[in-house]
Amino acid sequence: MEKNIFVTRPLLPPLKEFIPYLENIWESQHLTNGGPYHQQLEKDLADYLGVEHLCLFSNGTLALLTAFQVLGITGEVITTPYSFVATAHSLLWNGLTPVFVDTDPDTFNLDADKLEQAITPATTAILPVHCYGIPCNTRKIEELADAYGLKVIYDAAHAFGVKQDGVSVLRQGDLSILSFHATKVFNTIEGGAIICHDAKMKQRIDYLKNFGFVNETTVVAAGINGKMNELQAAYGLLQLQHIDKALDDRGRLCRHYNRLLADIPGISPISVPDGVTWNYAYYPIIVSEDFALTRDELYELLKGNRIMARRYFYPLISSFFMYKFADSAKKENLPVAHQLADKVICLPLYPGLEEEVQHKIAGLIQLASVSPPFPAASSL
Ligand code: T4K
Repeated sequence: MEKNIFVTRPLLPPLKEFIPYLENIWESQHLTNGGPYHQQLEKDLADYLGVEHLCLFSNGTLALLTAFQVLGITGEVITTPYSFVATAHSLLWNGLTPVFVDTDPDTFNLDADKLEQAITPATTAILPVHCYGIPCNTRKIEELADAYGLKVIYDAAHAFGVKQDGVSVLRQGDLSILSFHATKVFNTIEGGAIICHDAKMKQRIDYLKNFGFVNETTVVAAGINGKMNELQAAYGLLQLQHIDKALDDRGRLCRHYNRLLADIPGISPISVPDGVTWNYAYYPIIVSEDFALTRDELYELLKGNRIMARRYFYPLISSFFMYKFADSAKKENLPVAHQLADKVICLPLYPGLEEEVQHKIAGLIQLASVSPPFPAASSL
């Protein structure tokens, strides 16, 4: 039976390579709470990513929640509607008010040129997302943040290993958060991290992710349980040994898609800005009016052929009921984000995806472009 082709598959190192880690964990009986693999992974990831300090978490959402806690953010936070819903949920969980700003049509990120008009006396921070791993306009965002005294927390869930002019994008802003969910470029099954720039901040984040404990008898804050366990950390250390090859594979597969889809009218891949070392986290394409099908028709066509492409990010966060009543969530305030949410589809991309499957996907898109499988309404 033909199998489904998913939008992503986890980077899974050979099982036999994981066994020695498990044996060590069983031997030590140290399962969680800052064990040796946890400490090693924090150090090795910081080195690999080229950042000063990294605090591991049990998932990216808890890392986001904690980032706002540690900075003591209050009031309004400016963010993007074009992201995974956890981005804005982290604000609501902290009692903060999300203010949505429209999307840049080229990078799919928060449009830095529309940022200033959203700043009010209640604004205290900006939460941009490096969507699909493509960096935001960090220069403009941080200039405005400096001018208005705002904190910047980057949701870098997709941006593992991404660089701008040779420097990690994670070095920008006050804090950045990563997700190591199974569907991500680098995964610890579930997992995440906060990147910060000084040891004192790391210490405070470490307290907060462990209930606020400083030692056996002292609690300095109403912390949470955000700790990564030893199995996840060991799995992360093993992943690190395979990550460079996985990134190479992703790059090769993206370039292959680019070639296969190059001449299809109305289909265009995302463009990577100059100076960016991308991590090929997703392969989004824009399905424009020049294509024979709508994005949703293409989604159904692929699904009917067991290609489980995904409409990341549709619906927009601002369309969900807990957000949609805000002024900034109104459709007329977010025209580009709405267009993208209606036109973008992410094609399958993961290490191990066979080129022959890419040919099948491109073949279906090509065929639809010349002889659409759906009759036009006027011919019915
Ligand atoms: N900020 C941003 C910008 C994010 O994108 C995310 C997460 C977060 C914050 C929060 O970080 P975490 O708390 O998650 O660490 C997935 C992921 O669950 C989510 O982590 C991710 N973003 C989001 C973009 O995608 P779904 O609902 O699309 O996942 P799901 O289960 O439908 O998986 C997609 C496909 O992947 C499946 O059809 C098959 C394949 N898959 C999935 C899993 C879980 C596998 O092959 N194996 C697996 O174990 O949300």
